[in-house]
Amino acid sequence: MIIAANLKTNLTRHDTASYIEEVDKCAKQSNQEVFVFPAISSLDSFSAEKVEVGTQNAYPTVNGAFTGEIGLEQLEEFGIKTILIGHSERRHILGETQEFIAKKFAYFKEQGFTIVYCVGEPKEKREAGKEAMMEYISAQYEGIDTSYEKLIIAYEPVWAIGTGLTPTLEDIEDIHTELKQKSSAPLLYGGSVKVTNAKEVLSLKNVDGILVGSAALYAEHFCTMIQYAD
Ligand code: G2H
Repeated sequence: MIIAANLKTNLTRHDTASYIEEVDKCAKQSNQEVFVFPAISSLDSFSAEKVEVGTQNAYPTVNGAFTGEIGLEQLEEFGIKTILIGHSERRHILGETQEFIAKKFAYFKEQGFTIVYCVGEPKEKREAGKEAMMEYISAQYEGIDTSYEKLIIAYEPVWAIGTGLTPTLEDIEDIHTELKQKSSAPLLYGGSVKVTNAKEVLSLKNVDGILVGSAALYAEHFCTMIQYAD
């Protein structure tokens, strides 16, 4: 299983270092692959042995005039080789288009990064029925090499992110089965996963792991979810 924490714009540099140290201790006692995506300003050369630290974002460039962004040069300084691409907050709040996301994907694939690629539908598409929903999600696969060997996909329904709402377990299983037909890459579920539902979600067919946001902010809680996967 793959158990990943997206810390978003949370935790200071100091707190992130303690967090990763603590998560590394429990990750070493588990058989799971564990990823942590800290805030960009908290990236560092962590001494974690088991936790793979990734970046929540980067611009597809080595360096250059891209105000507010970071590039390969900054990631290499900390040995970062994993990136989150296509997260709904970047699509919807930061306005990243599928074309730009595909460009970013191609660049970091070329650099040999492990890519956690996020897809998911907003509420109105879910309510419009399965066909409309699948059409929307399919468009998020455009320009993406779904056979890339270092690809991990995360299905995160937008309406479930940070809201406490989740699809039913049957719905998660159903959509994961559909998405597995598009790519055999490991497929994570994300969106309001917490200690109280992680075990059930992890037990579903075609769920290869979880991507957790707010409920992962306490290392102890995230460690419990890692243990559930064992
Ligand atoms: C979705 C998820 C983590 P949360 O963004 O990627 O966040 O668990 O807070 O819904």
